[in-house]
Amino acid sequence: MQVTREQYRSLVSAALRSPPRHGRSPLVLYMVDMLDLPDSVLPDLPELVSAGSNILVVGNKVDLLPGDSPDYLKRFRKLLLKSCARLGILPAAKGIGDQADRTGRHNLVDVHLISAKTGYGVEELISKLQRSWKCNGDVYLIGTTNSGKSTLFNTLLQSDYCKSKAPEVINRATISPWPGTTLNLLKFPIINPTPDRLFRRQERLKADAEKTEEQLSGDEQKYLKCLKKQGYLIGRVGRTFQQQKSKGIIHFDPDELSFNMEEEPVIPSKKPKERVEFTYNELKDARWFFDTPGIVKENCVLNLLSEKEVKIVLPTHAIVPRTFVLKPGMVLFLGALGRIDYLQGAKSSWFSVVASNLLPVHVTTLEKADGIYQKHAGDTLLKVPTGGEERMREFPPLTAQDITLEGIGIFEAVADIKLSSAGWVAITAHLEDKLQLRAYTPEGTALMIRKPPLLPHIVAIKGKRIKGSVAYRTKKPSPLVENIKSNKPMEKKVPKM
Ligand SMILES: Nc1nc2c(ncn2[C@@H]2O[C@H](COP(=O)(O)OP(=O)(O)OP(=O)(O)O)[C@@H](O)[C@H]2O)c(=O)[nH]1
Ligand SMILES: [Mg+2]
Repeated sequence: MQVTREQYRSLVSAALRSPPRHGRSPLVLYMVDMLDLPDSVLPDLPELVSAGSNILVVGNKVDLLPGDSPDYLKRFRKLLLKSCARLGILPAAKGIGDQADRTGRHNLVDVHLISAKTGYGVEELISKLQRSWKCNGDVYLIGTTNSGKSTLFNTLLQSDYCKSKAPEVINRATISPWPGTTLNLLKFPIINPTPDRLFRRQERLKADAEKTEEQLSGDEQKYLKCLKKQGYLIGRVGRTFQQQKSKGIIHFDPDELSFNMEEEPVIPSKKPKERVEFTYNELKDARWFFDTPGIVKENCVLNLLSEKEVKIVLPTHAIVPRTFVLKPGMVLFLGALGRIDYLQGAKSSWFSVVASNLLPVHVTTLEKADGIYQKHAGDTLLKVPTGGEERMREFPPLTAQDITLEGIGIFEAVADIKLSSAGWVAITAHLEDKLQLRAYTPEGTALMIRKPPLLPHIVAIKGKRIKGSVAYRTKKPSPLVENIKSNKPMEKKVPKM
């Protein structure tokens, strides 16, 4: 569901500002796309959310970015905190379980890095939510379009965070919105994390972490293999309380009885009925987890693209950085959506492209660049936009911004030039080399200089220089899997956050 900015505002702020149910304001799970930082941090968030609300920030899609140093996730966290602080979303003096801050400012209770798609960091997020927020109130997942909210909703639906019957009931709810919600938001009931459940969950996590890949079921092994091809960081999300249907194993959950004395006990049967329903009593005191429609970002290049083009531009697989060494007088195109001219500098500099692997990079000279754009924007060489001359007639022209940078050495990028949401180019230059650059994006889309860069050591992730070319061979770092015992040394170490 896509809604306008105004519709979104009224929908979400109505929910977030309504009188608290159960005497508590909801927890806001605020999702930020790490590939689009800081544009994915909504400038109007503080107005949407009631003053004093608890906000837990989730930086998503970390699986797509290659680690450029052992502490890169720590750096991501810091940058995410900084972007939030700029909007006045500041770390809470108190913890997540405490009532809202009386001073009325927003309580940023924590920052988590996850991959909603591969499950990385999700078990840890659930543990945090269950230990701190418990079942104190509803939880709203909000953020920009494409940040991955629905993907996280679906991952949590297969986890220990929802009531054990929820996945079966919600499968139908995804087709028609959950009945009984006034906002038509998709939701599932949150499980009550009683001490017994927390204990059993910990035992399950410990047991899971002791398993090697070979000990997983055939299906799980296949799934993991597939994820390893797609992302750099992978996590397994399991379930402790699911109602087993097969093999006659019955996991009886005594806490199904203890949440509410009036609640009907759920006695799992070997032959579950076709239609699984929650009873009135099971839901009457339930706290809910809501997915919300995403807010459309202003000045975003994706707003100009067709669905087919968006599929090329939005990375779905682990990004393999592409580095080029450019002399002054050279030009780099990122599809026909971005262009960077290296106008002046004393020496060659390195341009590392972080963008969808499907979006082509073309390097040329200043003399040829205009001609190439005229001739090839809209066709296969630059790939996006598609549709040839006819499409380009209505597509906004590229507009330029002059940039001055000073190199800080050949091992560290000085800045990222972020070409709206199409990706960015990290610039690494010799110490004190003064660079004159001109960067272009389609008119009306955001071009920004990100300083410090998100991946300052990215220039190190490259293969050998290709003979007679300005390009280096690409190098794909190995994936890391958390919550699994591995024989291979590369998978043993999950980066510390
Ligand atoms: N690699 C990767 N892709 C992700 C991740 N999360 C979401 N995606 C992809 O990003 C795209 C958007 O995901 P959604 O879950 O639909 O995003 P959303 O926030 O619900 O978007 P709206 O409903 O439009 O607001 C999909 O193609 C997902 O597969 C992630 O953690 N890693
Ligand atoms: Mg969605």
